[in-house]
Amino acid sequence: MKIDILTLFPEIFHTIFNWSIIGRAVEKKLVRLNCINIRDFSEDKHKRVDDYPFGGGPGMVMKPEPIAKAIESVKESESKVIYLSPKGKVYNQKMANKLAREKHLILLSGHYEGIDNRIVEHYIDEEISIGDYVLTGGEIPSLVLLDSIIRLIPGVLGSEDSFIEDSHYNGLLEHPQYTRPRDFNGYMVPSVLLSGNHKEIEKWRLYESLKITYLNRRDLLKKKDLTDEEKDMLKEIYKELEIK
Ligand code: 4HQ
Repeated sequence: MKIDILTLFPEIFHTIFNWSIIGRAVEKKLVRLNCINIRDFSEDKHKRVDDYPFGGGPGMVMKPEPIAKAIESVKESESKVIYLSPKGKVYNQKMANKLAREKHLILLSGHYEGIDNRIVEHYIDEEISIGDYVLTGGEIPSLVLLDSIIRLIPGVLGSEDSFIEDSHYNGLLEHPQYTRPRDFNGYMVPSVLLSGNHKEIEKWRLYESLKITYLNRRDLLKKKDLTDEEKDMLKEIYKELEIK
């Protein structure tokens, strides 16, 4: 997998490309990361990359020519070009899983009031938002995609199954985790986890997953096909929480 990031602020990315799990994935050649400075493609004598919006209004718009040239400088036949913007489809784990199978991603980080819409219409394959809030630029959204995709590449995470049990992998939020000490300032680790009874531990984990998903993300529960065991557990959870 290769990922190119097109941005006006390439400096931001260099530390992150060498950082922790991402850095190790690069060293192991599981992913190739590259940053392109859109300003390098400005043919303006002042290296301008933005201009006033046609029709008036506040702020500036990124000019189309430098972006088009930046895309063309890295685009290959199998590249997928993604523009990060609050107008895009809202990103989720399913989209991450799909993008992790691509050969080449080009992530375009915009600034100012956005980019000339002719780029969106003619150069972009997918417009993606990382959530319903407004940021100052598309750099952090690009990094959110990059991070969530790289960890899915086989060989990147230590044990192959460490993402299988993650929150969102099976449509439920993850059960709580505990480590030593058993007694932390009088707060105890749930005793079932110390019992050595693996069947009971699995049951407890599923119950806790269902409970936290019910409390924080009812939308996820509605989407999921529940097994009979899960439905029974949910009834217990309603009782525990005193909901009829
Ligand atoms: N921005 N998800 C405006 C975002 C954003 C988001 C990026 C701010 C693009 C022009 N991007 N620029 N939310 O708020 O992706």
